[in-house]
Amino acid sequence: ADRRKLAAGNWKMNGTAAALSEVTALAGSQGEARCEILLCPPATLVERMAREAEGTNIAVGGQDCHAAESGAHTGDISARMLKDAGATYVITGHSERRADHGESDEIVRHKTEAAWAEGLTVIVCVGETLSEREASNTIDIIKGQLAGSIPDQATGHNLVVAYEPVWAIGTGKVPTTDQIGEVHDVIRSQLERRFGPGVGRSVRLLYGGSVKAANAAEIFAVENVDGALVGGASLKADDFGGIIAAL
Ligand code: G2H
Repeated sequence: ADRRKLAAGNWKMNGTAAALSEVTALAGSQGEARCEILLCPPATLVERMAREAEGTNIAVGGQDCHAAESGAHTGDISARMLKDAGATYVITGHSERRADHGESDEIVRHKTEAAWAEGLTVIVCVGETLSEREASNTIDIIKGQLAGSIPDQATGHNLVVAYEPVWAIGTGKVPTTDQIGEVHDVIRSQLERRFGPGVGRSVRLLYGGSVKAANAAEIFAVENVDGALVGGASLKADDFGGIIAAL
């Protein structure tokens, strides 16, 4: 399948208005990028970043959304609000949400459904912890998360899956290319089995966890890796630009 590569930046809880200059710088340097570029800033910056990115090849996304459209959920934001602010993507099920906010596969699935109802493309994150890997449970954990977190209505357009081994996030520890390839192959075959070969082959699979310019090329060369979900190294236009250049 001809899958368009995606370089996605997840700013996590980083960035105030001053950081918008990085968007300007990135847009200036990446006008010719062949891949799709996405930045997911904190919710407070989504609208301003979307305005900053207008007319460029940079898309803007949220880092999470609530499963409900509106209501009494203090501090939460809905998919409709993200869309209203200019987002076209949202991340669901990031391990930091699963760990810090107790999000189960079922919650992630409901959030993903809510985002689809608004027409957002969803990056659903899966990944094993170190103890799960050491107990040789990685593949079972990934299969379970995929089955539980992804709703039935997946298409090659509305879904992106990110594999983020929890032990590689922000730690500087990166799996071997064989370890990445093994999990990405499993994700691909699970998607093909559940949604059929057409949809299964068109969903983009991102690797996430300590991706930087220096290791991006070898990760992107792995079969079934269609891009990256980048945290720390997406905060600066120069660093992120180096990763985009490797795609
Ligand atoms: C993994 C990744 C981005 P980092 O969470 O989602 O973060 O690149 O900082 O490890």
